[in-house]
Amino acid sequence: MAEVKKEFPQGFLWGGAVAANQLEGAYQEDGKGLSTADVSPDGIMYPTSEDPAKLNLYHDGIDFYHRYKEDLALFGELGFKCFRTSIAWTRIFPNGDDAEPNEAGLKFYDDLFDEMRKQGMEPVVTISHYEMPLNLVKKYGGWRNREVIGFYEKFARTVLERYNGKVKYWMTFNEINVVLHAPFTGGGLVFEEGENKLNIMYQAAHHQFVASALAVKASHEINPEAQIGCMIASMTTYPLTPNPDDVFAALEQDRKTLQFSDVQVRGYYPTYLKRYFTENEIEFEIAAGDEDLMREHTVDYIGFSYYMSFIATTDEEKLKEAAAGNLMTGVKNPYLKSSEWGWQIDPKGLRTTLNVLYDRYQKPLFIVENGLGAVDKVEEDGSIQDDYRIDYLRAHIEQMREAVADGVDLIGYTTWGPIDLVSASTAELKKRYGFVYVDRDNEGNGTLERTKKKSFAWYQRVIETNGQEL
Ligand code: BGP
Repeated sequence: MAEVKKEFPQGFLWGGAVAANQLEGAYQEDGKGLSTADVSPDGIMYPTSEDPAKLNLYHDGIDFYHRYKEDLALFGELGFKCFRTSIAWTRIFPNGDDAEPNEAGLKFYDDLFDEMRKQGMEPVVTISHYEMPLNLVKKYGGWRNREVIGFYEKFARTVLERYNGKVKYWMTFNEINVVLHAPFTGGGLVFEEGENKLNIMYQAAHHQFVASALAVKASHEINPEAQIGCMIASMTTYPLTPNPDDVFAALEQDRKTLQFSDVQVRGYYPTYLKRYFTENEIEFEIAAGDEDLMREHTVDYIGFSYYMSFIATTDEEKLKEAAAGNLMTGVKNPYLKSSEWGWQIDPKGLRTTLNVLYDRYQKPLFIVENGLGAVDKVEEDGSIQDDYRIDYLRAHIEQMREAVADGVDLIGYTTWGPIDLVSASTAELKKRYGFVYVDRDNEGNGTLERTKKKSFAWYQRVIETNGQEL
């Protein structure tokens, strides 16, 4: 058998990914307004804690707002080719509906992107990652309201114009499919008793699709060289058994995710979704011109997160044996081990996901999140021996290499949380992803000092050898 070359393309974008609300802190500094994350001390699940005094770790994050130079220097040392972060909407438009943007907020990201470039990193920017101005929720009802499209468009245009020339890679919404699983985080949605939640979630999703198309339009007008993508939380699903019912259940579960990329990549609602709307009596407003906009302004690439795979079955008994996940729980896979948070570790599932997405769309793919959230132990000598993290990442990168050899056009890989930060699903600091340890715990104690873990040197070598040495 002839040998297949297994290597990453030249210029492959190795790096790390974070989100403003999970690490910046400084939640009320320099004119920043309150965001949905600022009132979610329990993470993406809402309604949240009844106790108004409950510690919200997002407020201080890991103080990246003041320490970003030191942190980017560490990423520079790691050899990052790119760094993914998001722009806190509330630093730019504190209330979301302000007439003018906040110059101090704009200036912060100018400095941040300049510093990234200085360290040799291409900024990869998510326009909206799991947060929106709280005012837009209170006054307008979040994304259920069509007016929010205009506010988002203004925000997107402002940053696309301001950072034109500094930022080449954009994404419109982080994990846009999250609106169906965590509607407050994904769409700023709060429901009244008796409301038809599904209708409202799909209305909000529709507004986001239109807003995303408008951002793509703006980006293409402002800089045709820039690349703007969608971003989905991939949830590749296997059937529990070869029973055709399970097989079809898996296909349907996959479509719950892929419907979002289908719309953003192809530009229209897929037929299977129309059937789902009819059968579930889902009705929402599509204004004149929306469908043309969506069709004309499709994304340039597909960004996605990958942490685990899922199982579908129609067997009621099996459905009770749940395994955890960040957005949903599912049936346990007997072939896989789980993380300490119950997420099922499945490196080969990443190869499957890459192939499925590439077969479906034939567009460049970008893995913008992947990693292992774990409890790290600081040894007496101060070192952190995170071999489990190295094992997780190695196994996933091996599968990426296989997928590239399969012919998948993969442009980059950013591990989630290259420096420890506040988690999204459970809002805690003890769930760590980083190559860099941050001294801060779930109670908010610690010096915030940064320490390199064992995985730091390992990932540095991976990047240095363009993924050949794992
Ligand atoms: C994704 C989010 C991230 C992130 C990650 C890890 O769904 O886009 O914001 O946090 O999951 O999840 P967690 O932080 O809950 O471990």
